Amino acid sequence: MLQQYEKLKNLLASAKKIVFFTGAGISAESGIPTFRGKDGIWNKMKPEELANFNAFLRNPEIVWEWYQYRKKIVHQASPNAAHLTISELQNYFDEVVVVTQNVDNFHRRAGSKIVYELHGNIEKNYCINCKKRYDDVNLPVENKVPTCGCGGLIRPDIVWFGEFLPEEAYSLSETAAETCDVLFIVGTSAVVFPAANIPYIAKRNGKFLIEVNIEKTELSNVADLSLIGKAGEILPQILQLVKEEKNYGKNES
Ligand code: BV8
Ligand code: ZN
Repeated sequence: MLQQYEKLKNLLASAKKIVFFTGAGISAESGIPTFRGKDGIWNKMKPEELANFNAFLRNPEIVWEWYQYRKKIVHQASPNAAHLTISELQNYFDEVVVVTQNVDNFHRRAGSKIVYELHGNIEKNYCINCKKRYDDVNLPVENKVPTCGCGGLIRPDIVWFGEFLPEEAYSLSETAAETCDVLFIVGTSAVVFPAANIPYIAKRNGKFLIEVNIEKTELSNVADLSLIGKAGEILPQILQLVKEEKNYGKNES
Protein backbone atom coordinates (compact mmCIF):
# COMPACT_ATOMS: atom_id res chain seq x y z
CA MET A 1 0.00 0.00 0.00
CA LEU A 2 2.80 2.39 0.97
CA GLN A 3 4.61 1.60 -2.26
CA GLN A 4 1.43 2.37 -4.25
CA TYR A 5 1.03 5.57 -2.24
CA GLU A 6 4.57 6.62 -3.11
CA LYS A 7 3.83 5.79 -6.75
CA LEU A 8 0.68 7.96 -6.59
CA LYS A 9 2.69 10.87 -5.16
CA ASN A 10 5.30 10.68 -7.93
CA LEU A 11 2.62 10.29 -10.58
CA LEU A 12 0.68 13.31 -9.34
CA ALA A 13 3.89 15.35 -9.31
CA SER A 14 4.49 14.66 -13.00
CA ALA A 15 0.90 14.13 -14.26
CA LYS A 16 -0.42 16.49 -16.93
CA LYS A 17 -3.94 15.06 -17.44
CA ILE A 18 -6.15 13.47 -14.80
CA VAL A 19 -9.67 12.03 -15.15
CA PHE A 20 -12.37 11.64 -12.51
CA PHE A 21 -14.98 8.97 -13.24
CA THR A 22 -17.80 9.72 -10.78
CA GLY A 23 -21.10 8.22 -9.65
CA ALA A 24 -23.90 8.98 -7.20
CA GLY A 25 -21.61 8.48 -4.17
CA ILE A 26 -19.77 11.75 -4.85
CA SER A 27 -23.05 13.62 -4.29
CA ALA A 28 -24.10 11.61 -1.23
CA GLU A 29 -22.51 14.13 1.18
CA SER A 30 -24.60 16.84 -0.51
CA GLY A 31 -27.67 14.95 0.66
CA ILE A 32 -28.52 13.43 -2.73
CA PRO A 33 -29.65 9.80 -2.23
CA THR A 34 -27.60 7.19 -4.10
CA PHE A 35 -29.21 4.43 -6.15
CA ARG A 36 -27.99 1.18 -4.65
CA GLY A 37 -26.77 2.08 -1.20
CA LYS A 38 -28.65 1.13 1.97
CA ASP A 39 -30.92 4.22 1.67
CA GLY A 40 -30.71 4.08 -2.14
CA ILE A 41 -33.51 5.24 -4.42
CA TRP A 42 -33.82 1.85 -6.09
CA ASN A 43 -34.59 0.23 -2.73
CA LYS A 44 -37.90 2.06 -2.67
CA MET A 45 -38.80 1.69 -6.31
CA LYS A 46 -37.51 -0.39 -9.20
CA PRO A 47 -35.50 1.58 -11.76
CA GLU A 48 -37.36 -0.31 -14.47
CA GLU A 49 -40.58 1.28 -13.22
CA LEU A 50 -39.25 4.78 -13.59
CA ALA A 51 -35.97 5.12 -15.48
CA ASN A 52 -37.10 3.69 -18.81
CA PHE A 53 -38.92 4.98 -21.86
CA ASN A 54 -41.83 2.53 -21.76
CA ALA A 55 -42.54 3.47 -18.14
CA PHE A 56 -42.58 7.08 -19.32
CA LEU A 57 -45.06 6.35 -22.13
CA ARG A 58 -47.20 4.27 -19.78
CA ASN A 59 -47.13 6.76 -16.96
CA PRO A 60 -45.54 10.11 -17.87
CA GLU A 61 -47.08 11.83 -14.83
CA ILE A 62 -45.33 9.50 -12.34
CA VAL A 63 -42.00 9.77 -14.13
CA TRP A 64 -42.25 13.56 -14.29
CA GLU A 65 -43.22 13.72 -10.64
CA TRP A 66 -40.13 11.64 -9.76
CA TYR A 67 -37.80 13.89 -11.74
CA GLN A 68 -39.38 17.09 -10.38
CA TYR A 69 -38.88 15.66 -6.88
CA ARG A 70 -35.23 14.85 -7.58
CA LYS A 71 -34.70 18.28 -9.23
CA LYS A 72 -36.09 19.96 -6.12
CA ILE A 73 -33.61 18.04 -3.92
CA VAL A 74 -30.75 18.99 -6.28
CA HIS A 75 -31.76 22.68 -6.33
CA GLN A 76 -31.92 22.79 -2.52
CA ALA A 77 -28.51 21.11 -2.22
CA SER A 78 -25.04 22.21 -3.27
CA PRO A 79 -21.83 20.62 -4.48
CA ASN A 80 -19.72 19.29 -1.59
CA ALA A 81 -15.98 19.31 -0.81
CA ALA A 82 -15.40 16.46 -3.27
CA HIS A 83 -16.84 18.37 -6.26
CA LEU A 84 -15.08 21.58 -5.15
CA THR A 85 -11.74 19.78 -4.78
CA ILE A 86 -11.97 18.37 -8.32
CA SER A 87 -12.64 21.90 -9.54
CA GLU A 88 -9.65 23.31 -7.58
CA LEU A 89 -7.35 20.61 -8.98
CA GLN A 90 -7.78 22.34 -12.35
CA ASN A 91 -5.19 24.86 -11.07
CA TYR A 92 -2.53 22.16 -10.73
CA PHE A 93 -2.85 20.13 -13.94
CA ASP A 94 -2.97 20.91 -17.65
CA GLU A 95 -6.27 19.08 -17.93
CA VAL A 96 -8.81 17.75 -15.41
CA VAL A 97 -11.60 15.81 -17.14
CA VAL A 98 -14.78 14.76 -15.29
CA VAL A 99 -16.69 11.78 -16.71
CA THR A 100 -19.85 11.51 -14.65
CA GLN A 101 -22.85 9.17 -14.50
CA ASN A 102 -24.62 11.73 -12.34
CA VAL A 103 -27.38 13.95 -13.70
CA ASP A 104 -27.29 16.54 -10.87
CA ASN A 105 -25.08 19.13 -12.64
CA PHE A 106 -22.98 19.48 -9.44
CA HIS A 107 -19.59 19.22 -11.16
CA ARG A 108 -20.39 22.22 -13.36
CA ARG A 109 -21.86 24.11 -10.41
CA ALA A 110 -18.57 23.43 -8.55
CA GLY A 111 -16.58 25.01 -11.41
CA SER A 112 -15.32 22.01 -13.37
CA LYS A 113 -14.79 23.09 -16.97
CA ILE A 114 -14.55 19.75 -18.80
CA VAL A 115 -17.54 17.58 -17.81
CA TYR A 116 -18.85 14.67 -19.89
CA GLU A 117 -22.33 13.58 -18.70
CA LEU A 118 -22.84 9.97 -19.77
CA HIS A 119 -26.38 9.70 -18.41
CA GLY A 120 -27.68 13.18 -19.23
CA ASN A 121 -28.59 16.16 -17.08
CA ILE A 122 -31.66 16.70 -14.93
CA GLU A 123 -31.85 20.38 -16.03
CA LYS A 124 -32.29 19.40 -19.69
CA ASN A 125 -35.40 18.21 -21.56
CA TYR A 126 -36.57 17.57 -25.12
CA CYS A 127 -39.71 16.73 -27.11
CA ILE A 128 -39.99 12.99 -27.89
CA ASN A 129 -41.62 13.85 -31.20
CA CYS A 130 -39.71 16.72 -32.84
CA LYS A 131 -36.68 16.58 -30.47
CA LYS A 132 -36.97 20.33 -29.76
CA ARG A 133 -34.90 21.14 -26.69
CA TYR A 134 -36.42 22.61 -23.53
CA ASP A 135 -33.24 23.04 -21.53
CA ASP A 136 -32.77 25.03 -18.35
CA VAL A 137 -36.39 26.11 -18.33
CA ASN A 138 -38.62 25.43 -15.40
CA LEU A 139 -41.34 23.56 -17.20
CA PRO A 140 -44.88 24.33 -16.01
CA VAL A 141 -45.54 20.82 -14.72
CA GLU A 142 -47.90 21.13 -11.71
CA ASN A 143 -48.48 17.38 -11.91
CA LYS A 144 -49.30 17.44 -15.55
CA VAL A 145 -46.93 16.40 -18.30
CA PRO A 146 -45.38 19.28 -20.29
CA THR A 147 -46.07 19.09 -24.01
CA CYS A 148 -44.32 20.66 -26.98
CA GLY A 149 -45.92 23.03 -29.47
CA CYS A 150 -46.02 20.12 -31.89
CA GLY A 151 -48.14 18.20 -29.41
CA GLY A 152 -45.36 15.76 -28.46
CA LEU A 153 -44.57 14.88 -24.83
CA ILE A 154 -41.51 16.60 -23.33
CA ARG A 155 -39.15 14.22 -21.48
CA PRO A 156 -36.11 14.70 -19.23
CA ASP A 157 -32.85 14.50 -21.20
CA ILE A 158 -31.67 11.60 -19.10
CA VAL A 159 -30.40 8.25 -20.41
CA TRP A 160 -32.84 5.56 -19.28
CA PHE A 161 -32.20 1.82 -19.16
CA GLY A 162 -32.00 0.29 -22.62
CA GLU A 163 -31.16 3.69 -24.17
CA PHE A 164 -27.92 4.63 -25.87
CA LEU A 165 -25.51 6.99 -24.17
CA PRO A 166 -24.76 10.35 -25.85
CA GLU A 167 -22.27 9.41 -28.55
CA GLU A 168 -19.96 12.43 -28.31
CA ALA A 169 -19.77 12.38 -24.50
CA TYR A 170 -18.99 8.67 -24.52
CA SER A 171 -16.30 8.83 -27.19
CA LEU A 172 -14.66 11.88 -25.56
CA SER A 173 -14.69 9.91 -22.28
CA GLU A 174 -13.04 6.92 -23.96
CA THR A 175 -10.31 9.18 -25.38
CA ALA A 176 -9.78 10.77 -21.95
CA ALA A 177 -9.39 7.31 -20.38
CA GLU A 178 -6.87 6.36 -23.09
CA THR A 179 -4.76 9.53 -22.87
CA CYS A 180 -4.75 10.50 -19.18
CA ASP A 181 -1.97 9.89 -16.65
CA VAL A 182 -4.18 9.00 -13.70
CA LEU A 183 -7.89 8.04 -13.46
CA PHE A 184 -9.82 8.43 -10.19
CA ILE A 185 -13.00 6.36 -9.68
CA VAL A 186 -15.14 8.16 -7.13
CA GLY A 187 -18.43 7.04 -5.58
CA THR A 188 -19.66 4.47 -8.04
CA SER A 189 -20.74 0.84 -7.68
CA ALA A 190 -19.59 0.40 -11.29
CA VAL A 191 -22.45 -1.93 -12.23
CA VAL A 192 -24.03 0.15 -14.99
CA PHE A 193 -22.68 -0.32 -18.51
CA PRO A 194 -21.42 0.93 -20.90
CA ALA A 195 -20.45 3.83 -18.55
CA ALA A 196 -18.54 1.45 -16.27
CA ASN A 197 -16.33 0.51 -19.26
CA ILE A 198 -14.41 3.77 -18.83
CA PRO A 199 -12.19 2.65 -15.92
CA TYR A 200 -11.49 -0.66 -17.71
CA ILE A 201 -10.40 1.25 -20.83
CA ALA A 202 -7.96 3.27 -18.71
CA LYS A 203 -6.66 0.06 -17.10
CA ARG A 204 -6.15 -1.59 -20.52
CA ASN A 205 -4.12 1.45 -21.48
CA GLY A 206 -1.83 1.04 -18.49
CA LYS A 207 -3.13 4.04 -16.53
CA PHE A 208 -2.87 4.30 -12.74
CA LEU A 209 -6.34 3.84 -11.21
CA ILE A 210 -7.33 5.12 -7.79
CA GLU A 211 -10.72 4.22 -6.34
CA VAL A 212 -12.39 6.33 -3.63
CA ASN A 213 -15.42 4.65 -2.07
CA ILE A 214 -16.87 4.01 1.39
CA GLU A 215 -16.81 0.27 0.58
CA LYS A 216 -15.19 -2.23 -1.79
CA THR A 217 -16.70 -2.52 -5.30
CA GLU A 218 -16.27 -4.50 -8.53
CA LEU A 219 -13.42 -2.16 -9.37
CA SER A 220 -11.48 -2.41 -6.10
CA ASN A 221 -9.30 -5.24 -7.40
CA VAL A 222 -8.83 -3.53 -10.77
CA ALA A 223 -7.66 -0.26 -9.18
CA ASP A 224 -3.97 0.22 -8.29
CA LEU A 225 -5.03 1.97 -5.11
CA SER A 226 -8.40 1.53 -3.38
CA LEU A 227 -8.96 4.25 -0.74
CA ILE A 228 -11.86 3.45 1.60
CA GLY A 229 -13.56 6.55 2.94
CA LYS A 230 -15.85 9.43 2.07
CA ALA A 231 -15.08 11.33 -1.13
CA GLY A 232 -15.58 14.65 0.70
CA GLU A 233 -12.79 13.68 3.11
CA ILE A 234 -10.33 11.81 0.88
CA LEU A 235 -10.26 14.12 -2.16
CA PRO A 236 -9.19 17.18 -0.08
CA GLN A 237 -6.31 15.02 1.24
CA ILE A 238 -5.31 14.22 -2.36
CA LEU A 239 -5.37 17.97 -3.12
CA GLN A 240 -3.07 18.59 -0.11
CA LEU A 241 -0.68 15.97 -1.46
CA VAL A 242 -0.72 17.60 -4.89
CA LYS A 243 -0.03 21.05 -3.42
CA GLU A 244 2.97 19.69 -1.50
CA GLU A 245 4.29 17.83 -4.53
CA LYS A 246 3.79 20.73 -6.93
CA ASN A 247 5.21 23.36 -4.54
CA TYR A 248 8.11 21.09 -3.68
CA GLY A 249 8.80 20.76 -7.40
CA LYS A 250 8.68 24.57 -7.76
CA ASN A 251 11.16 25.18 -4.89
CA GLU A 252 13.44 22.53 -6.38
CA SER A 253 13.57 23.94 -9.91
C1 BV8 B 1 -27.53 0.59 -22.73
C2 BV8 B 1 -30.42 7.59 -15.30
C3 BV8 B 1 -27.38 -0.08 -24.98
C4 BV8 B 1 -31.68 7.56 -14.63
C5 BV8 B 1 -29.27 5.52 -15.11
C6 BV8 B 1 -30.69 -6.07 -18.83
C7 BV8 B 1 -31.77 -5.37 -19.35
C8 BV8 B 1 -31.62 -4.08 -19.89
C9 BV8 B 1 -30.39 -3.47 -19.91
C10 BV8 B 1 -29.33 -4.18 -19.36
C11 BV8 B 1 -29.45 -5.46 -18.83
N1 BV8 B 1 -28.24 -5.87 -18.38
C12 BV8 B 1 -27.34 -4.88 -18.62
C13 BV8 B 1 -28.00 -3.87 -19.22
C14 BV8 B 1 -27.44 -2.63 -19.64
C15 BV8 B 1 -27.86 -1.59 -18.58
C16 BV8 B 1 -27.14 -1.91 -17.30
O1 BV8 B 1 -25.93 -1.73 -17.22
N2 BV8 B 1 -27.90 -2.37 -16.28
C17 BV8 B 1 -27.25 -2.74 -15.03
C18 BV8 B 1 -28.06 -2.16 -13.86
C19 BV8 B 1 -27.16 -4.26 -14.97
N3 BV8 B 1 -27.40 -0.35 -19.13
C20 BV8 B 1 -28.25 0.35 -19.89
O2 BV8 B 1 -29.41 0.08 -20.11
C21 BV8 B 1 -27.60 1.57 -20.54
N4 BV8 B 1 -27.90 1.59 -21.93
O3 BV8 B 1 -27.01 -0.43 -22.35
O4 BV8 B 1 -27.80 0.88 -24.03
C22 BV8 B 1 -28.63 -0.78 -25.35
C23 BV8 B 1 -29.51 -0.08 -26.15
C24 BV8 B 1 -30.68 -0.73 -26.54
C25 BV8 B 1 -30.96 -2.03 -26.08
C26 BV8 B 1 -30.06 -2.70 -25.22
C27 BV8 B 1 -28.89 -2.06 -24.84
C28 BV8 B 1 -28.15 2.85 -19.93
C29 BV8 B 1 -27.72 2.91 -18.49
C30 BV8 B 1 -28.14 4.26 -17.92
C31 BV8 B 1 -29.29 4.04 -17.01
N5 BV8 B 1 -29.59 5.29 -16.35
N6 BV8 B 1 -29.60 6.66 -14.56
C32 BV8 B 1 -31.65 8.53 -13.51
O5 BV8 B 1 -30.56 8.86 -12.98
O6 BV8 B 1 -32.74 8.97 -13.18
S1 BV8 B 1 -28.39 4.43 -14.22
C33 BV8 B 1 -28.05 4.94 -12.63
O7 BV8 B 1 -26.97 4.10 -12.21
C34 BV8 B 1 -27.51 6.36 -12.46
O8 BV8 B 1 -27.23 7.03 -13.67
C35 BV8 B 1 -26.20 6.13 -11.76
O9 BV8 B 1 -25.30 7.12 -12.01
C36 BV8 B 1 -25.79 4.85 -12.35
C37 BV8 B 1 -24.66 4.16 -11.68
O10 BV8 B 1 -24.95 4.10 -10.30
P1 BV8 B 1 -23.85 4.77 -9.33
O11 BV8 B 1 -23.62 6.17 -9.77
O12 BV8 B 1 -22.68 3.89 -9.24
O13 BV8 B 1 -24.64 4.85 -7.96
P2 BV8 B 1 -24.85 3.65 -6.92
O14 BV8 B 1 -25.90 4.09 -5.97
O15 BV8 B 1 -25.00 2.36 -7.67
O16 BV8 B 1 -23.44 3.55 -6.14
C38 BV8 B 1 -23.05 4.62 -5.31
C39 BV8 B 1 -21.65 4.27 -4.83
O17 BV8 B 1 -21.15 5.35 -4.05
C40 BV8 B 1 -21.62 3.04 -3.95
O18 BV8 B 1 -20.53 2.23 -4.35
C41 BV8 B 1 -21.36 3.61 -2.53
O19 BV8 B 1 -20.57 2.73 -1.75
C42 BV8 B 1 -20.59 4.86 -2.87
N7 BV8 B 1 -20.70 5.95 -1.88
C43 BV8 B 1 -21.79 6.30 -1.13
N8 BV8 B 1 -21.48 7.37 -0.37
C44 BV8 B 1 -20.19 7.72 -0.66
C45 BV8 B 1 -19.68 6.81 -1.62
N9 BV8 B 1 -18.42 6.87 -2.09
C46 BV8 B 1 -17.64 7.87 -1.62
N10 BV8 B 1 -18.04 8.79 -0.72
C47 BV8 B 1 -19.30 8.74 -0.21
N11 BV8 B 1 -19.68 9.65 0.70
ZN1 ZN C 1 -42.19 18.76 -30.48
